[in-house]
Amino acid sequence: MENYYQKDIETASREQITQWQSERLAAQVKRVYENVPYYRKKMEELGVTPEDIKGIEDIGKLPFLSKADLRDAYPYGLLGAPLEDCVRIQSTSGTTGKRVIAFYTQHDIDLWEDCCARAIMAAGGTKKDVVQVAYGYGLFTGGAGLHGGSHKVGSLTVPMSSGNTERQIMFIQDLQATILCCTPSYAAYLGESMKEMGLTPDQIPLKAGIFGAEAWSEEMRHSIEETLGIKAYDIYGLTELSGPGVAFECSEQNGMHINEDHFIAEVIDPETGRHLPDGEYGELVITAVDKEAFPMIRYRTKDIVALSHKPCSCGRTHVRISKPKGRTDDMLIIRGVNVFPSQIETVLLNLGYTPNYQIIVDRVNNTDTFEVKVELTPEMFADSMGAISNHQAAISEGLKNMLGIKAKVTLVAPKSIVRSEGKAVRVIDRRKI
Ligand code: DLL
Repeated sequence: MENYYQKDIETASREQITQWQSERLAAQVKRVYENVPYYRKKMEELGVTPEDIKGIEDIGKLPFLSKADLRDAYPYGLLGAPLEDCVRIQSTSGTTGKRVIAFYTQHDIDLWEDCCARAIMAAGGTKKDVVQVAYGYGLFTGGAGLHGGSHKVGSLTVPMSSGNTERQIMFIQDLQATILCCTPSYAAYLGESMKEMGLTPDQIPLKAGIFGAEAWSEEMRHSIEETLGIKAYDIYGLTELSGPGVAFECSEQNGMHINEDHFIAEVIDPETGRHLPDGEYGELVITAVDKEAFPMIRYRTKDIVALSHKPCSCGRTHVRISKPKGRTDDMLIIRGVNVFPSQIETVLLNLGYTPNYQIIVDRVNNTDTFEVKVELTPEMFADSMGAISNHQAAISEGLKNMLGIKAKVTLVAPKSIVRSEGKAVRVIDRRKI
């Protein structure tokens, strides 16, 4: 039986959802116009006033917000509530440029935690579960979000934060943790470590994992599910829009439901800004309709997804996004060909490798070089030279078929690629330096 946190909302009719979104959008635009000079100026530049926005059908009239706006307005320029009403900040894990600082009122925290509670219950969580939160705590939203959601569900919350892998495993065993929340790359690392300790999936008490914060392939999902003996659920979100919980996966594990009572999702062609129909991949644009302190209207996420309004067997009616393929700014253009790291991951896992790889791109004599470093599994490492060179040829072939371009494949010893406790860094693009 499907498990819901707020069943009436999660299974509301399309008419009801549209009504909520329309009313909330109109009110939010009015509030932001009146309180946020930065956004009012953007609206004025397009000649739009709050009276023009009667419902979601008018959303296309509004200006987009981008990361560049957040930088311009840093830190207080987009504040939508008096600072004295704010109770928290969180910040992006971004490694480039200025970090984004997001502000929250108590109301914002409540809504955010509700979204995370929905995700935990969709993964089968109840008050009887032990939820180990191994996302980073601190400025990153992963720890705080899932922690708050777990409290709302009433589960026993284990606030581990990321890292200290031995201690993570000890707590999973000693407290019989049933739900693990962390990045998929850290889940893979935990799985690898438990396997090395001789633990088989049936000796691991976990039943589900809620993994997100980075792109991960279906093949990576299967590999984690197998090693840990769990069902692995995807969760999506970003700091600008509260954090994890903008969208989450249900038992169908086929796309993530956007929490549409709080967020309006659009998918656009990133070049023209035109709306794309269901099923077509484009940039996800999100409007938060009831966030107070850090209101985001038509925020361009740079994440590449497709929408689906098809009915879902779980009973939830909220629109789904596909697993993000990557980000417009993650997509590598190598010798003119678009390459997403997740495509490389798919090839490697299908051939039986671990998700430990690195992509190194450079430019020599005006030509792009493209190298994929792949870790051998311990079994393969013991193979003869001949067998190893066959492995190399098979990967080259697989990559060529998937991407249409040739890569130099370098096989490296097991454990030689650094493991990630948070978001994995898989691409080294030396062309930018
Ligand atoms: O990563 C929030 C989060 C925490 C989501 C825990 C899920 C779980 P940021 O650090 O601001 O926030 O990074 C946001 O991470 O724009 C995506 O590019 C990427 N991302 C987040 N979730 C997924 C996912 C958090 N499930 C950026 N699949 C987003 C693919 C994801 N990419």
